[in-house]
This record gives sequence, C-alpha cells and structure tokens, in this order.
Amino acid sequence: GPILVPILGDQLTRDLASLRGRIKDDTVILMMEVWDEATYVKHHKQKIALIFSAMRHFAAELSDAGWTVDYVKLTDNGNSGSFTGEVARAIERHDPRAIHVVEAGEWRVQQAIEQWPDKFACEVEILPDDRFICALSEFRDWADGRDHLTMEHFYREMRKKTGLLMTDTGKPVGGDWNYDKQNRESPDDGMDPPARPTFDPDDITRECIELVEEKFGDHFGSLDKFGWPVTRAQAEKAADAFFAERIEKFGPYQDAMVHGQDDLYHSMLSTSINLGLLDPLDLCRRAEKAYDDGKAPLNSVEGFIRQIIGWREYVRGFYWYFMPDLESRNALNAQRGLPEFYWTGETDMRCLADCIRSTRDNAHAHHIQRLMVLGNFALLAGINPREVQDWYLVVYADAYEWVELPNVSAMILYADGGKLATKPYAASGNYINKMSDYCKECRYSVSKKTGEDACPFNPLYWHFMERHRDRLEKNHRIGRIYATWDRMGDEKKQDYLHSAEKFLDSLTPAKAGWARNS
Ligand code: FAD
Ligand code: DLZ
Ligand code: SF4
Repeated sequence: GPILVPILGDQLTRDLASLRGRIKDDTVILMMEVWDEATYVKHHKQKIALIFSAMRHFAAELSDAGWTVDYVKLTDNGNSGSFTGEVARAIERHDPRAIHVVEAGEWRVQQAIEQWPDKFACEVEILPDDRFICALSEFRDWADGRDHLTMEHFYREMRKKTGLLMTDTGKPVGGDWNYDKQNRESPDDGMDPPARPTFDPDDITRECIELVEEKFGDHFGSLDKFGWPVTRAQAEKAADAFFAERIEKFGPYQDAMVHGQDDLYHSMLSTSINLGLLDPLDLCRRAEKAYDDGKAPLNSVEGFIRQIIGWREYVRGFYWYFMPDLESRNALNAQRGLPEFYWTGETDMRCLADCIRSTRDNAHAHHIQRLMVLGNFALLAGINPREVQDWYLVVYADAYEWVELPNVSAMILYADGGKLATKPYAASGNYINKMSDYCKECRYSVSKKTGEDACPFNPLYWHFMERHRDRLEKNHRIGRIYATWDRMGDEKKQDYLHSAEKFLDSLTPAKAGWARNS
C-alpha cells in the first residue's frame, strides 16, 4: 500500500515535513474534520469556520497539484469523531504500508498520536514540526538548569541563529537588541491607520459558515464580519498590505488602544501563521528587508521580529517544557469564577467592554488588550486559571493551546509561579488611561481611587498586592511598592480594600456551558 500522510488542521503547508520529498503516486493525504476537535472547547464560531475553510481550500489546492487527498467532512457518514478513529478507518480504505505524521501542536492531540504505533499494524513515523525555528530539544537544552527562562536571553540566541538584524561581526544591528522603549507611544488623537484587507467568503467559506451556524450555533461569537485569509494566496496579500502600509508604525503604537479601532498597526497575521499559511521566518526576512530598504524604522522591525522569533518560539518551547503540569498550575491560588461579562460584554468598564466586543465580532483582540485589559483584570480579580484558560482558548481565532496556555497561565496570571515573568503584570487604571482613549467616556473615573465611582482597577490593584504580600514583597522587581502602600495609613488602606471587596462581590460568575459542553 501507499504512505498515509494525515495533515492536521493547523499544518496547512505543502512544505510540511511529512510531504517533503514524497512521491505523489505513492501517497494518500488524509484530512479530517472531527467532532472531538471542534468541541473539546466550544470555540468561537469564526475559529471553526476559519479552520474548516482553510482545510478545505488546502485540500483542493493539493488535489489540483496532483496529490491524492482523502478528505473527511464533519457530516460524512460514519465519521467517528476523532483523529484516531478516522486514521483507523483510513487504514481500512487504503491499506497503507506506513503512516507519516508531523507531531501535533497540542499536547492532547500528541498524546493520541503517540498511541498510534501500538494501535495500528502499519509502521508509524512521527516527524518533528520544523516550521518552528527552535527545535523542542534545542529549547530543552537552553532551559535546563535555569531558574528563570528569560525570554530576552532566548530571543538573542534566536537572533544569532537566524542572523536576523545581525551585523557581519555578530553584533545586533543598531547596537541594541531591543528598542522597546521607543515602542510605548500613547495613541494620537484622530489616528487613522489604513484598513487591513479582508476577504469576502467564497462558496467554500460560505458552506463552512452555514455548517457552523447549524452545528455550533450555541458557541460564542459572531460570524458576520468573517474576513480572514483562508488560503496562502490571501494570507500573502494580507502580509503584503502589512509590509506596505502598517509596519512603519507597528512599533511605536504596539501598545496603544483606541475604542472601536480593532486593528491599528498590528499585522493581523497570527491566524495565518498558526494555520501554516504563512512561514514565520519568511515574514521576519520581509520585515528585515523593509528596514534595509528604508521603509520602516528599526524599532518597528525589531519589535515585529521579536514577537515572532522571540515570543512565539519561546512560548511554544515553554509549553512543551512544562506540559502537562502547566495546565493545572495555580501558584496564586486564584479561585474566583470567571465573570459572566467576559461572555456577554455587559460591563460598565469601558475598556473591558470594548475588548470583549472586538473579541466577539472579530475573534481577535490585540496583544495589549489581551494582556493589560482582559488579562490584568483576571489577575487582579483572582480568577481561576482553568476558567481563564478556557476562555482564551475559545474566543480567539488564532488560539491553540501551545500558544494560549503559556500566555495565559504564565504571562497574565503568574500561575506558573514566575518561570516566564519576573513579576506579575499587575497595573492600575493609570496604565490603561495612558495607553488608550477608553477612560474619557467611561462611567468610572480613572483618577478616583476608592468608592463607587472609582475605576475598579485602582482598588483591585491594591487588593491584589495586599493578598499576595508574602510572596511579592520578597521580589526585588516589585517589592518596593509596599513602602508606598504602607505610607498610605490604615484608613486609606481599608478604603481601598473595602472598595475592592464591594466590587468583587458585585460580579456575577458565568453560568456553566459557555466554554464546554456539559
Ligand atoms: P502582531 O502584534 O502583529 O504580532 C506579530 C506576530 O507575533 C503575531 O502574529 C504572533 O504570531 C506573534 N506574537 C506576538 N506576541 C506573541 C505572544 N505573546 N505569543 C506568541 N506569539 C506572539 N497568540 C496566538 O497566536 N494565539 C493565542 O492563542 C494567543 N493567546 C494569547 C493570550 C494572551 C493572554 C496574550 C497576552 C497573548 C496571546 N497571544 C496569542 C499573543 C498575541 O496577542 C497575538 O499573537 C496577537 O495579538 C495576534 O495579532 P497580530 O497577528 O496582529 O499580532
Ligand atoms: C481547532 C480545530 C478544530 C476546531 N477542528 C479541527 C478539525 O476538525 N480537524 C483538524 O484536523 N483540526 C482541527 N482543529 C485543530 C486541532 O484541534 C489542533 O489544534 C491541532 O491539530 C494541533 O494539535
Ligand atoms: Fe477601564 Fe478604569 Fe478606564 Fe474605565 S476608567 S476605561 S474601567 S481603566
């Protein structure tokens, strides 16, 4: 028989290790829409439509190029609902002499794949996913024996490895490794970034949208504004537009937020990169070229490259290094339920309401919204990490556990106890006011510290610091803040703590069933 090559939903590139060098006549490619993957959490409707549409387009592209593709649709008769069940059925259909599969991005799926050699009579070869720049073994070697896995150190290794923004003599271009200080501009009034290209659903996408409406109608999110790239050609167009129109200002406004402006100068390419439609290293080379050609400043280009060969590679290594423990870590013992407003958007906190609206409409929010608004709130309010993890995994079209979990558990919640971050990313309303236009029209007052009208982030910040004093006071990056706290005196402190508790008591926890089917 032939070689059976299962391709998972986020492995949509012809350059995949399992396809490289394969002979078309000797290969059957298997792609599977399965119930288990569509429902292990109740993904945002756009996320499912995107993945199914991108899978179907990729299968068509492969067929056109002469490959044999066995494509199992979700509603096909006999669909067993799982990857393992579908591979078993495909073995009956094709009697392959071997299976070649690229390792899964997610732990859950990889656990299943690792059972295949025992389950199936044919040989099973599991190949490393070399779409990533840093092999998992390489990350392990780097991480072993370190107390803190400082991203910046990892990033410098990746700069040296790729040669990106490096001089001939092995120095970082411009003399510094990092230009973050230039990348913290507040938004300007009347900022008007060029719109990103969106892609109207074609017949294939429309069919996927209908399928999602029919089968997953109770999942979170709206499909109305679906405009994601679903093919490599579209993704390339989206990348072209970013490099032509937005990269110049990407750096300075990386952390800015403007009510109702959902893209700003971000690349909006994460969905395409994660699906395999765009190659991360290739994007970095294009960014470098924009600098070399004088089209974008170094701080923008370095910032973009750092997000990709730094953060993106780092969190993937971090995930595999700490799984499966990472999933259940709760170093700050946070036990509060996720507030209902994360799903409904119904809150008077204008920053949160806007981020949740964008999340519902676009299955997207930018990094600083995920980190310093939605994430900061979850941290300060002490929301249970499991519930926060589920939420992030559900709501973003670019969310896969390997990238979501380190960002949520370690970056925003400090639930890993500080392997990733040297201190919790806790902030009061002041930070949000500085970086956004949210506060001006909020029903709360960002300058009020306590009481009914105070921005809830203000008392929550001190409530959080007080709750975790034992742990954080010893931390030299944040410990000094307790001098400020103690100077306030008992009455003021009590005011803060009461305001925070009153606010926390007013939160309605989400009903069960938003994130997972019971
Ligand atoms: P840009 O701002 O244009 O950045 C360029 C690229 O850098 C992104 O496309 C992405 O590939 C990469 N990148 C940037 N930051 C990160 C990061 N922290 N981790 C990994 N890659 C990064 N990103 C996901 O792809 N999937 C997720 O599930 C996800 N969950 C997140 C959860 C939290 C709590 C936080 C704080 C961040 C999360 N991110 C996630 C990272 C980041 O928010 C998104 O990658 C980014 O907003 C995507 O939009 P963009 O393509 O316009 O990014
Ligand atoms: C997220 C997702 C969804 C919703 N559906 C499928 C599917 O039907 N078939 C598939 O191959 N992959 C799907 N995915 C992606 C997987 O859940 C998983 O994230 C990746 O394969 C990485 O392990
Ligand atoms: Fe958010 Fe507080 Fe500003 Fe309102 S005042 S928008 S709650 S930071």
